[in-house]
Amino acid sequence: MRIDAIILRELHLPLVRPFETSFGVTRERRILLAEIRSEGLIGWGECTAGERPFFSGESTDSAWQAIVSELGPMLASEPPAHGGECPRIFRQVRDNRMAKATLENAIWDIEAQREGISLSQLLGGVRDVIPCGVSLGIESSIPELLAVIEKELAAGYQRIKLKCKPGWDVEVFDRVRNRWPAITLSCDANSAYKLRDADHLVTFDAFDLLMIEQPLWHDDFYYHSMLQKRLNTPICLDESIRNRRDALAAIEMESCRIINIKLGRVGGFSEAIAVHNAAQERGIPVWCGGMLESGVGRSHNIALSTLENFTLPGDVSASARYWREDIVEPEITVSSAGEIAIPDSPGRGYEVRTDLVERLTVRKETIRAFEMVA
Ligand code: OSB
Ligand code: MG
Repeated sequence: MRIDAIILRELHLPLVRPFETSFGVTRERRILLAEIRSEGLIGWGECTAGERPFFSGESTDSAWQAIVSELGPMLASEPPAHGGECPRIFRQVRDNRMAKATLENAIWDIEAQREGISLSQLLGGVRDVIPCGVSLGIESSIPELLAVIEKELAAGYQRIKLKCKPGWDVEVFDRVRNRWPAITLSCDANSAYKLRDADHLVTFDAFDLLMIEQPLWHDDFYYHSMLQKRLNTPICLDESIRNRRDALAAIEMESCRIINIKLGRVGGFSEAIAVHNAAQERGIPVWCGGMLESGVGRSHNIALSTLENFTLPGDVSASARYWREDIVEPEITVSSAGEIAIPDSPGRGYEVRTDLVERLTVRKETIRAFEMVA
């Protein structure tokens, strides 16, 4: 496909509610959007890097830099025929997976539109609805958290995930389980514990959690495998899984029994599909994680979640939980059964509200191909 323009924008979007994890509080997102124009079509990508390099080493600023100085010019200089060619085009740049995914996912969007099929169909999706869960941040008190859970259960969400850290764990689980003995409940530590906390982590087994997500170091497999031997509750890895090889290592070492797939964390659709397939072939279920995305990133997550092995409810939920006004039309909504219906129009299936995007933009740059040296 011919690349006519790559336009990178930074938008500021305040969250409806602050979101607190073991590594910090987010009140406003600084979101990077890539708009790629190709032969009359427009594809959109969203960078899932955080404002600060706390979830991974990438940040809004590092991704901006990588795209403007390296990845954007590479893509413009060597236009891909398919989204699946992006990893090869970007291969000389190490890491920077969230930056790479921003561009690769926009190319898949264009490819689906060119084929006249939905992004879900292009990826090989098999579902027309996906099951949804919510990820609930750390609150200032347990009663406040209970009120949030009550609201999300009433809205229909099928699984509640609680962010946890030392001091915000077993007492919280105990109060939640007492009130709702039968709901599907999980927790996510974002690497807040160490192996010396193993005796404490084993007490989580009492709360019938669906999984414990990333309890130990962000880059670890070995200590998670030692911990998993002591736990009845499945460990789910998020941060540790950067690609298919990581998934194979984690499965082989029994570091986890479930994998969270995030498009940005693994570098885009190609690698996300590879992780999905590797897990499926080995009987490991996956689900789609979230990174507080706007409607653009959310629409990519929705399409990915239609693949066959996404059997567990993901963290992909309604726009209104995050934004007063989302940048896509229609907004993403969740039914009272806790499901998102998959759009069947060509591409992502949610229009970008370009006027609103333009109004929210604080920085914009058009990227060109490398200058050809004669
Ligand atoms: O670990 O899943 C995570 C948000 C920011 C960084 C890391 C994580 C999260 C979430 C939020 O859990 C999921 C969402 O609702 O988008
Ligand atoms: Mg997580």
